[in-house]
Amino acid sequence: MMNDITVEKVCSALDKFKIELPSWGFANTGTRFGKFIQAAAATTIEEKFSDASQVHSLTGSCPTLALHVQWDLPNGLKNVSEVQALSKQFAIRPGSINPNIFQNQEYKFGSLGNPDPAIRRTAIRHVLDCVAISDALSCRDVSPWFADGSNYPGTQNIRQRIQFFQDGLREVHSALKPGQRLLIEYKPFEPAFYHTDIADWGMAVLLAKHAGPQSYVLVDTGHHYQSQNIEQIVAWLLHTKLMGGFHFNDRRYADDDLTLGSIDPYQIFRIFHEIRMFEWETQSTADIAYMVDQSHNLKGKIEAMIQTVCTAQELCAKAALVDHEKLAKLQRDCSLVDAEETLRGAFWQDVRPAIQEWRKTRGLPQDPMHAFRSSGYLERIAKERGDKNRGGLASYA
Ligand code: RM4
Ligand code: MN
Ligand code: MN
Repeated sequence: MMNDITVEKVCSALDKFKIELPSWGFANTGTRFGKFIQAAAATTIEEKFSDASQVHSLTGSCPTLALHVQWDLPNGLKNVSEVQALSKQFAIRPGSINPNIFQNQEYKFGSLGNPDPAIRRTAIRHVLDCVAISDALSCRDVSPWFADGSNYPGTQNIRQRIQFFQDGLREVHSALKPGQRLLIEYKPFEPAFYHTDIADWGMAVLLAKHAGPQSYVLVDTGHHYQSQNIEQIVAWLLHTKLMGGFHFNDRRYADDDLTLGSIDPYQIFRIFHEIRMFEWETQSTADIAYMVDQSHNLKGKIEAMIQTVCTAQELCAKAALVDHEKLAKLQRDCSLVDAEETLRGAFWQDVRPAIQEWRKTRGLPQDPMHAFRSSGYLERIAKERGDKNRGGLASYA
C-alpha cells in the first residue's frame, strides 16, 4: 500500500537522483561483428545533445551528457565553444570527459602501458588535453578507460606496465585543477584476452591512491566476472572514500551493455541500498557520479535511454524505502530472516504509483515512453537523419 511516507521518501530520493547519459549511446555503434544502422541515430554532437535533452525533459533526471573526446570534440579544445553553445541551446551540461586511448592504430599494444615511450607520451598528452577540455567546460570528471593489456602469456612485462601506469596517471593527476577528479575504470577482459592492465577494483584502487587524492574508482557494472559481489566492492569504495562513479548497464555473459536491471535488478537495488545505508549512517550525501554506459545495437537509442533512466529511478526509489533504523538493529541482533526480509520487502514494493506522483508534482509526463512516442520526435529525426545514416558515415561522428 502506498502511503504518504512512501511518497515522500520516493520524491525526495528522486529529486536528488541525477544520472548522466552517454553521447555514444545515441550514435550508431555495434558489435565487432556488425552494426545495424538506425535512421534516427545521432550523427553529430548537436544531434546527441538534442536527443539527450529529450530524455531529460521526459524523465527529469539527466541534466548532463558524457562526452567522448575523439568522437565528440575531434578538434579538442577548438570544439569547446561549440559544446558550450549546444549546452546552452539544449539546456544540457557537458558531463564527464572521456579520453580515447584505445581506438587509434598506435594503441595496438597499449596506451599508458605501451612499451614504446613515444606512444605512452602520445596517450598522456591526449589525457592531458582532456583535462584541459574538462576544465574549459567546467566539467568535474575526467574518465579514462584503458583497453591496455596483452593476449598471450609472456608477451608483455606485467610489472613494468604497472610502473608505466603509475607514472602516467600521476602525471595526469598533477595537471588536475582543484575540484577536478580523475576516475579510474577497470575491466577484467576485452579487448585484451590474457591480461588487462587495470583488470579489477583492487588494481584501480592502488593506481588511484598512487596517482593522488583527486583520483577515484569508477565501477562499470558490466565489468565484472560472473557472480562477483558488486555491492561489496561499492561498500569498500564508500568506506575508503574512493567511490567516484558508476557506469550503469547490465550484463549476462561479459561486457554486454544490456539495459540496466534487465537481467538482475536486485543487484542494482543492492548497490543503491549500500549507498543509502552509508548515507543514513554518515548523515551525508555520497558524492557519486551516476552515469549510463550503454550502446544499443538493436533497441531504439532514445527509447533504450528512457527505459534505462526509468529503471534507475525505480531501483533508486526502492532503496529509499529500506527502514535503516530497523535494519541496523536487526543486523546487530543477527536476526537474519527479519533483516533479509526488511531489505527484500523494500525491493518488492511497487514504487510506480509514488513515482507517478513525483512526476505529476514535478511537471513531468506520467508515462515518459508514451510521451516520447506520441511527440513525433522520432519520426522527425529519422527523416532528417536517415540519409546521413544510410551513408554509413554516422558511426561516431
Ligand atoms: C568500454 C568501457 C568504457 C567505454 C568504452 C567505449 O567497455 O565501458 O567506459 O568508454 O567501452
Ligand atoms: Mn564503461
Ligand atoms: Mn564497457
